[in-house]
Amino acid sequence: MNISGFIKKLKTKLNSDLNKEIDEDTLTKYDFGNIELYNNELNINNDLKEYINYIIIPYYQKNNPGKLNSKQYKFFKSTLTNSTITNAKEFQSVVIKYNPLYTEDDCFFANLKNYEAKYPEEANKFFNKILPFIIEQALKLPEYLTKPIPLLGKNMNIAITINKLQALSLLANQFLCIFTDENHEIYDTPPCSFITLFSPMKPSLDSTVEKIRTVIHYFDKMRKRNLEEIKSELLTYQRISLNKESLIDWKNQKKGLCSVRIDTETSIEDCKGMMQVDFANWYLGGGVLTNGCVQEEIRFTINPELFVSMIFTQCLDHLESAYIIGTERFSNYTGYGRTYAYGGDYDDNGTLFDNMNRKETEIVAIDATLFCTPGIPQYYEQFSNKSVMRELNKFYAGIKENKYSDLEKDIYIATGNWGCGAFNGNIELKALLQVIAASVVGKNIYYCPYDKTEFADQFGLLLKKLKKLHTTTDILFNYIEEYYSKVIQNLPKNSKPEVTLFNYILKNIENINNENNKKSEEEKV
Ligand code: AR6
Repeated sequence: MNISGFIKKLKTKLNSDLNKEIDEDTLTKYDFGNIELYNNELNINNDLKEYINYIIIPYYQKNNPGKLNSKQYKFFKSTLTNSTITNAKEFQSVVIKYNPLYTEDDCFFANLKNYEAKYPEEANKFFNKILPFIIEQALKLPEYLTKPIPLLGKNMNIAITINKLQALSLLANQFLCIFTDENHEIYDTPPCSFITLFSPMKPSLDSTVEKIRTVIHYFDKMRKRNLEEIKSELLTYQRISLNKESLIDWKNQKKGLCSVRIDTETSIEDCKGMMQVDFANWYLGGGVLTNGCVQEEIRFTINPELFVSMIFTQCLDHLESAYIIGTERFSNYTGYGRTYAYGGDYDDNGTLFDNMNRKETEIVAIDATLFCTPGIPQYYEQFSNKSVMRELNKFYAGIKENKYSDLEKDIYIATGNWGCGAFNGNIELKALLQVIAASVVGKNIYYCPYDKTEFADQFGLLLKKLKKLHTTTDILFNYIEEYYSKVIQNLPKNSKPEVTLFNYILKNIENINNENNKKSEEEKV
């Protein structure tokens, strides 16, 4: 059943349960609550059980998802355990036995072959010691997870909590390409099989080989751990969907500006005890299983338990975000983009556990809008009311109060140039929108400018002035509207604005300041 069929069936069920007509908005409001899988049981409202149980993976029967497809499972098992795999070519031959879409062609698994050629010693250890562990853990899935995982689907407010052993097994299935990209086609979840990471899109990049190396380090580290201990640690994967009626009237919010700390030395992943923003794609993970290697992809690679979200999180809509609470960081890295490289082990013992025994690492995936590159006239449309509202609502979906979060209410949000790299957002606009949203929800911003240090100085200067004048969020919102109507909309065709948003605000603040000074001088006289 595809998602529209699923929603239709769900609606019919809710209609009959509540004995009244249900429209899309009511459905949006429906909170499916917490679904806990870590005891191998689904603790959810019984009425909804059959409607939620729909996602998952070849282990379960499609027409009866509560039941294990034991025939298929046996086939994976015999294929993987009856073969010796000592190199990438042999790995390829085994995978194509259960995945006939792939062939013996050299282009398949070429990145894994490059890994083998570049790091022969590591590859030797991988094939002899780590891969057998991956296979063993993948095949344990039916034992670890006796019920299929529900879809974190559109319009749902839903959270599932699994243990780290279940996550390990799920990730092992992704790695072995047992999970195909079929879910993507049926449920509109991100493609989650590692086949695309192993088999390069042109060009074949060193950074992709380094991503494989980084994930292998995760499995190597897990291999040496006590499995019972791993089982006691939990992870929450959550989807947040805003209800249209509860959206904020941004224009009329009169909130003082939140505290903004700018730290040019720190990256988001190093901001402990804070909510950490993932500059996400609407398909979680973005290009992590292909050639992508920017903020989101790097975060997934160094915290590999994030990959698991790709199995069951449907494409995000405008009013939605996703939380992943409890992932552990396993690796360091160097470089960025095409220069990305595995940087050795990262010891995450310093991160404590919360009261649910999850690592205190709360990552929130928020996908900004993808805009045209600067120079193309449509680039400036991001200043329009429609775009501004979309970004404010989207960021709000990520940072509003969350009952599954264990962080303090007035917490800092570790963020930065959200939407301003691959997605071409205007850095001045995006920084102010994040400040407005955080101020309205009563949280603070910990801004990591990363490579944009010059911008950081200007941002600090502007904030200082705004704070000195006790500027409130409505005034800031108003400046953005004015900038669009007075500067952007009056731009001659194909030209750039002469004044940036920050300078426009600074100029106007000066004017207001001068007028105020003049008034008080006059009053004195
Ligand atoms: N900490 C703080 N800032 C960072 C970090 C970091 N670790 N890494 C990068 N930046 P980008 P987007 C800064 O392009 O524009 C992915 O493919 C750096 O200045 O990753 O929202 C997703 O899957 C960088 O230029 O985010 C989406 O498809 C800027 O943050 C798409 O990219 C933006 O990082 C999202 O693109």
